[in-house]
Amino acid sequence: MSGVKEALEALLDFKGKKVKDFCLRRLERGERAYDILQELNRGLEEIGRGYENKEFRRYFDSDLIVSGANMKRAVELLRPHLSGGERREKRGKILLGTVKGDVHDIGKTVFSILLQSSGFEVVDLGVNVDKEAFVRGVREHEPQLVGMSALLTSTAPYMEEVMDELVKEGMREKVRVIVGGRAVTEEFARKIGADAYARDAVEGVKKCLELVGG
Ligand code: B12
Repeated sequence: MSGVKEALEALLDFKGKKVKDFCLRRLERGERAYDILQELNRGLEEIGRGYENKEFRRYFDSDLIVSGANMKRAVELLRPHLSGGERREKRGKILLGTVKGDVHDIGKTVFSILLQSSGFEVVDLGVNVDKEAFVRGVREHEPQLVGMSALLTSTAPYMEEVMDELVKEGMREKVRVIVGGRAVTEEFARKIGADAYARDAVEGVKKCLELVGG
């Protein structure tokens, strides 16, 4: 069975057993946890495309829900293999959140795990985070970095409102901002005045290290 086909079968199994087997089999073969997630991610891409296709709709809301839940199971199962142990050397603190109107959190969770394994302290505000909560978070936790995630084209523009709020509250100079998630592009990040953009979690960690001078 081809990789994507197998990933699709695992993601669409509503009992969640196949996704567990999918991960364990690959771990036993010595595959890296992040590569396993990337393989499942290609399955999610396929489901997303089939969901979007208006002429021949192959996947529906229920498929998004089941595949999302299974991807979360995979992230949890692979978490110990992603983290690579605690580092003593602290790199800095980052405040993370998925912006208002958006409840997608799987990618943000993967990013958060990789950040922690690279020595960052992560304060995760969760999903559907409004600008006031981002500002409160900066005031309370005094992070060096703020990370925003958006998967919907309708919610990405809210990132600009958060940027404006940070300026309004006199906090923009205190933090560096990184944005990501499928609805965000490099060009968009530049337009809203973010300090960095990353396409995926691995690149995101690299950019965060650069931003804190590591
Ligand atoms: C699973 C899923 C859901 C689940 C989410 C479960 C959860 N807890 O997250 C549920 C069922 C809830 C859902 C709901 C909806 N969804 Co949805 N969903 C998906 C799906 C299939 C996968 C997303 C995912 O988790 N990918 C896996 C992770 C690992 O990838 P990722 O998020 O891209 O993250 C990576 C990078 O982007 C990056 N990253 C992410 N965040 C950040 C942040 C920073 C700072 C950095 C540096 C990097 C970074 O790192 C990650 C790892 O490398 C996508 C299709 C797709 N292929 O993306 C649609 C998709 C995002 N959903 C879509 C839609 C339309 C919806 C709904 C509106 C559907 C509906 N009719 O209700 C609702 C919206 C709900 C809301 N208000 O948010 C559309 C969006 C289209 C658009 N143009 O806006 C997509 C693209 C599907 C499609 N092709 O049509 N969805």
